[in-house]
Amino acid sequence: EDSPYSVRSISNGVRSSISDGDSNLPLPQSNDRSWSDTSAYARKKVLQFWVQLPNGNWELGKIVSTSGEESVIVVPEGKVLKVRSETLVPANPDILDGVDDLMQLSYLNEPAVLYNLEYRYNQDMIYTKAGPVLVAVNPFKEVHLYGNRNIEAYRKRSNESPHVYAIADTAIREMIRDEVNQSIIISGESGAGKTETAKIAMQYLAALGGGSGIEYEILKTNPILEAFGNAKTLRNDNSSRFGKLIEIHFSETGKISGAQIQTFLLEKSRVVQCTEGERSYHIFYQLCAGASPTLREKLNLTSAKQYKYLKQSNCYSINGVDDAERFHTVKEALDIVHVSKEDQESVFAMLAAVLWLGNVSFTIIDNENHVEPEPDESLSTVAKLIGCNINELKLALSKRNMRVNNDTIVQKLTLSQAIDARDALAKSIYACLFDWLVEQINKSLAVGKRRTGRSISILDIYGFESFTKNSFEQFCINYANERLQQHFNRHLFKLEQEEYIQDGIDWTRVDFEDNQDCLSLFEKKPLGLLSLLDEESTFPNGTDLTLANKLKQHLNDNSCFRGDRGKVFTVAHYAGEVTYETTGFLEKNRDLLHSDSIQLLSSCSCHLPQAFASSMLIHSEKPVFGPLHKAGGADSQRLSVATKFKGQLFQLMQRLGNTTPHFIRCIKPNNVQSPGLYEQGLVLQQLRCCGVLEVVRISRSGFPTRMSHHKFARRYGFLLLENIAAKDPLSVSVAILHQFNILPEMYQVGYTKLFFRTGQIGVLEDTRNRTLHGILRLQSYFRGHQA
Ligand code: AD9
Ligand code: MG
Repeated sequence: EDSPYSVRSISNGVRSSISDGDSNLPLPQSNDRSWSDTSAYARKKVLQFWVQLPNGNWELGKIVSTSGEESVIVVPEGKVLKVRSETLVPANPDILDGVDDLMQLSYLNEPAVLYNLEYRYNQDMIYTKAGPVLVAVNPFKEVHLYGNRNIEAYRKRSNESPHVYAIADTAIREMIRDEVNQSIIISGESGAGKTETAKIAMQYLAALGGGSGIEYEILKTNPILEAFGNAKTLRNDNSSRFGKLIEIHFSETGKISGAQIQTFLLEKSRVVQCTEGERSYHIFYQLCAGASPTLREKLNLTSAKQYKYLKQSNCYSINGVDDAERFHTVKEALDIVHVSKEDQESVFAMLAAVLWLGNVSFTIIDNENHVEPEPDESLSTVAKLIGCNINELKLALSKRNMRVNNDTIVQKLTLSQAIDARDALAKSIYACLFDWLVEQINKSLAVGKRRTGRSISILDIYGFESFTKNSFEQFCINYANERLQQHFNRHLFKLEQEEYIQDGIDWTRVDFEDNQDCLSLFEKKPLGLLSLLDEESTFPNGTDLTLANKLKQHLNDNSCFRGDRGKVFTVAHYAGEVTYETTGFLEKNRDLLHSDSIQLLSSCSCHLPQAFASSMLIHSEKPVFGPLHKAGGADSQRLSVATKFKGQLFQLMQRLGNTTPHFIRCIKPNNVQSPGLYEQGLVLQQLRCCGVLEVVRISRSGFPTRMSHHKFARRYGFLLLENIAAKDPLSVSVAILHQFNILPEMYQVGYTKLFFRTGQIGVLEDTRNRTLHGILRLQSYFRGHQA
């Protein structure tokens, strides 16, 4: 009953652990066993305890006296507190302060983990291992951990402290050794440091696999994608508004031969609409600030403040960022990935067209609120920039062709419809431009036909989001995170456990949170969130309220779902409950661009709008919105956003499923993007969400090191004093274990493998190295004598 993997539930329903590593001490547990006997700890020489203060923070304290169920504790600064003894949590001895793997902690409880990360963070040691997972705490300042000298140290393994470099190094080695593709999966909240971490990993791979020059191109994709896909938000001055998978290919000799980038779910609403204090995509401000006089004239460019799309959020600059300078960096990067000067100019023309579209205004022409665009500078500039006839542009923004039976009727647009049509056109142009750029980059990075080598993929994707108001974007993002979490769980826990069981190891089954129920809530057909959303999206009369009602009607029995009042519903995600509001769900999911607008683009004389139009037509092959929504042509047959995203995710999971994953969890220590500020509550909540605490518990309680009998016998057999070389690997292995006095509780013998607790194999490796070294010296000595 004193199993080292006792689990206790914590308030938000996410499981965490309090495990008392190496001893048989009773654990502080909430109900079944009240813990008031501090004498057991006294015998164990536990000197310090964690006390939770009313504000939720933990403080280190010493017991002064214990009477009954209460203890008197003195905390630093001499304050004395009276607390219930059962709430005290044992602290680790000072010697364990700041260990670089949480698995080394004797007492593995939440305050110990929090304290250890904080201790390291305060010394700029932002990386810590949690068993197989790397935890990275965002320093929000420059730390001297990067660059060539450090890369060299990790390559030579002369530096072994936890680092992204070490993860990247392991990935390369395992790719070569096991001939299996690798993936580095980075997750965390907005502003936690995912994108920076991904760049640091790329830097290492480029340094080790470089040589052909393609690595330089790969690194230059970062400033381009960040300019077009990142924006200042309230949480992060450089927030990625898309997910990214970059697959870096290596030749057989371990050199980089090319790369492929896949992006997910760009937030296009930001182009036309953005919250006070945030910005639209960086590139707009960079263009306005950095364009040369000639380019300005060609694009009829004015300052950012003159554009309505940029003006609405009342925020134009970012502290410490020079947009004009960044513009030059982007242009150089575009050169390097072989986007021609002409194409670059077309790209900038599309950006200017989007900005000018936002300035197009409408006048009401009759008493039914029908409108026409003002024939002003903005309208004519848009027409010029995309290369279309101004009258056709006017028509596309004020009328809609509808096919009813076999007749086409023309419907005039009201003010709000016209504004929607204008914004939809702007969003589509921008999203197509983004995809087009990624395509160009991919062409430039493409590996030749001979793709025999291996790859390492880096995934930088938005973490779990839970705000006061959650909409369609959060719905998709959190769905993606459920998928990734399952991948994480499956990999770390299930596979782990299955391996023990398969090999006949006595290992008490450990429960772990499986989120399959929540995933089924999303994916079940026909009665899952995604199917019901798509179904409602095909109904012309569907509204956000009918959607909410439909969800409630069909899903209320599901334990992960709760229908609330009005347009509100709640999903119990692995990381906690999130309440969504269906407002805008249908429109965002349909994401329709009217056929009139697509036709307008295809009629343009410039090649980019034409390319955009045809890409939209290609993507509309699979009809999802059936005949009910058939209003005018191609527009009614596009895949819904949710379905397309689900497809992308499945494909992503399939790809990742064929790789050996390496997980990095980024943690944001404060919400104000400041260095040196570590908020315990915030960190704890993230550690729970990403399963770090769970991982440590499971990895430590098990036997993380394993080796086949065969390999073990071959590797260490020569160290045996008596000669039993003729025997089978299992007997050799057992003999080695005996000779080296490995304690029985430190290993288990399975059918095919030996399983060891953390740290055990180290002794053997040391002896082996010393012995080998001796043999080599002897050999060279004898050779010297022979010669
Ligand atoms: V979002 O979900 O895209 O909004 P990320 O990608 O998790 O977010 P990002 O990598 O952009 O966060 O990091 C935010 C900021 O933290 C960066 O702009 C840096 O100023 C800061 N940061 C992150 N990691 C490091 C680091 N290793 N060293 C120094 C860092 N600063
Ligand atoms: Mg990012």
